[in-house]
Amino acid sequence: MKVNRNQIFLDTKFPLLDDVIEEAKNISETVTIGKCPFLVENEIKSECEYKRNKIKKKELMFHGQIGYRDLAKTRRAYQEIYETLKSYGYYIDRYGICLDWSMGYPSQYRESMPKGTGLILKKPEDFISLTEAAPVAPHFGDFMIGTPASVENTIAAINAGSTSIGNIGQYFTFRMPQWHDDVETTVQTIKAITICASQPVEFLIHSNLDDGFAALFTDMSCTIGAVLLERYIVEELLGGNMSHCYGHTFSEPLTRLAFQRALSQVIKSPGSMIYGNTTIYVEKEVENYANLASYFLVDIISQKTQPTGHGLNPVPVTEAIHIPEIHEVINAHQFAHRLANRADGYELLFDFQKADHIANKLIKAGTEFKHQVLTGFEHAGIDIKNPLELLLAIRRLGAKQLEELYGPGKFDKNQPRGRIPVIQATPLKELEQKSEDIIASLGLENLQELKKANLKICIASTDVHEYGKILVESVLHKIGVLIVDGGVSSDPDVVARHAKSADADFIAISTYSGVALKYIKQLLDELNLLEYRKPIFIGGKLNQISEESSSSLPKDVTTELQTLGVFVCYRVEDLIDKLIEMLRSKLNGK
Ligand code: B12
Repeated sequence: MKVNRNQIFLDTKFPLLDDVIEEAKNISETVTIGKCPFLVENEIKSECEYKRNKIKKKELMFHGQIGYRDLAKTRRAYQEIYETLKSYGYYIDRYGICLDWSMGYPSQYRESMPKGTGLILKKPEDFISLTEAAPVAPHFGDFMIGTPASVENTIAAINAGSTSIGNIGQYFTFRMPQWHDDVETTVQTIKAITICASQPVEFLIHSNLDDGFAALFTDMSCTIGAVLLERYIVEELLGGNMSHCYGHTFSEPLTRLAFQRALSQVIKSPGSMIYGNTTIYVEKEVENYANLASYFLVDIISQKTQPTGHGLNPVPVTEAIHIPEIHEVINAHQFAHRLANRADGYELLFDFQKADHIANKLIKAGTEFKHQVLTGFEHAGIDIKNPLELLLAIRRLGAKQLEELYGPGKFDKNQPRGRIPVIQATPLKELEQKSEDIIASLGLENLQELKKANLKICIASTDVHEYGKILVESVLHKIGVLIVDGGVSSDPDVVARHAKSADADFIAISTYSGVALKYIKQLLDELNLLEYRKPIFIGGKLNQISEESSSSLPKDVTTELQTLGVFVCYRVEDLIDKLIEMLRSKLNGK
């Protein structure tokens, strides 16, 4: 299969690249890097300079993630985590500030748009009031570059002293609900990159690979390819410095280590952070200390043996249960520092030769992937010297098609992407295993009953979290249910139309972004408009910050969802049990 320009761009109208760049350069002349306590107390011009010093001194960097809906609480976290760790004789170098996804809309639209669970900074002074709370590097990683609000958010963050801003990974995969203009998002993204690249200091333009395609590739070498492509666009075409983050989904110790070693050879600037392996966390706090130690030790050793300036991120043990409280972030860091102090000597137990063997394969195949994407695009008629076209083409094709078309693995039609992965990535493999386990647990009688029923399901996710959807699809596909893809980050009206036009027997929604109730209400309205009513199942993280209550914490909305007649599922098996129950009562004429 080949693609051509018309298929990807249809009748897309691009503005002139030179005009976009010129406008961004003019803006950048009006922007100054604020003197936040981190830069002042460390007597440095940028976080990149700080990271390079740390690499030279072979000191580990520590990264904490904060961002509560409430600014006052986030400021308290900024201060308290720093002060408390200092009082224990430990330190924290940087904070990843977790903005709410509504911050990705231009400010004039924010009020009326759906909101998630993160931090909302209403005005530029709010950015400053946060970064001035302690001498810790402010990293604005999400809902900044890569969104329709890229330029205004980037300016506010620079004025507040941030010299590390993201997130290119997010540009590729994240769609703001009810925002349809991806050309404008791309223009904003390029302007923001140019503003950062025009600063008089070494400025880090961050990309969280797991927010991007790493979470969705079946071949880990494609993620190294993504690093190379992002470097090509941001560094060669736009003159900036890329800084990469990875970690959420890297759950095998050997490939986690190998990835770091491969990355260290293909990057020029220090990395932003190595994120904690959040996907292995369970709902039992104590067990998560083992999970934390299992990846954190690998990360400590990787930084000690081949330092890249990445901040290490010990994820609090409550992460899978709720947004971690301030003291829970402190606990995780305390644990991590102690582990780092105890890690001496462990490097003798690691097989670096084995890791480097994998790292070399990742680099070779990743380079091939980058090359194949660029030559493939050129043949398709895409201008690969124009970042506007390149970014948009990558975004519109998405991880699955890019891997199918240009992946470095050998062809094999039995593989999920039609290719044998050079180095298998873990997330999709683990989901497939989970799906097999669920099938194995179903009784034969149930399986046969479901297969005979010829059911059709329309399934969608409300946001970038796609694993719940993939898992449900995989299980239902195996039991003969026909899948109608309602899309990822799909708006309620789109799902309703898809379901109706395919005449689906039921609708399934996977949601994680704290919008469950609002989303379902809108979906029901849309279905009513279409005079189409079918059972709705929902699973994932079913919470929301109430618009009426003064609490800034999300609350569980299961009961409200049930009151609306929606079937709440904690496991895929809940949906299957309900389907069987529905089939049987239909048979019995109830
Ligand atoms: C993986 C993950 C990510 C990945 C997603 C990768 C991808 N492409 O899918 C990445 C790194 C991209 C990500 C990003 C973000 N994430 Co996230 N992420 C997670 C994480 C670790 C796991 C969720 C998951 O996919 N689990 C795998 C599924 C298969 O398992 P499960 O969740 O247990 O689901 C079971 C059932 O619920 C059921 N199920 C699920 N859906 C459905 C649907 C139906 C119909 C049925 C029947 C069953 C079902 O299936 C499973 C079987 O048992 C959770 C924390 C956690 N441990 O839960 C946070 C979490 C969901 N993320 C969160 C947040 C805030 C974000 C960000 C907004 C952070 C930010 N500011 O950047 C961003 C999203 C924006 C962006 N960057 O674009 C929050 C949500 C907060 C909330 N609602 O209270 C969580 C809870 C972390 C936290 N505690 O703060 N994330």
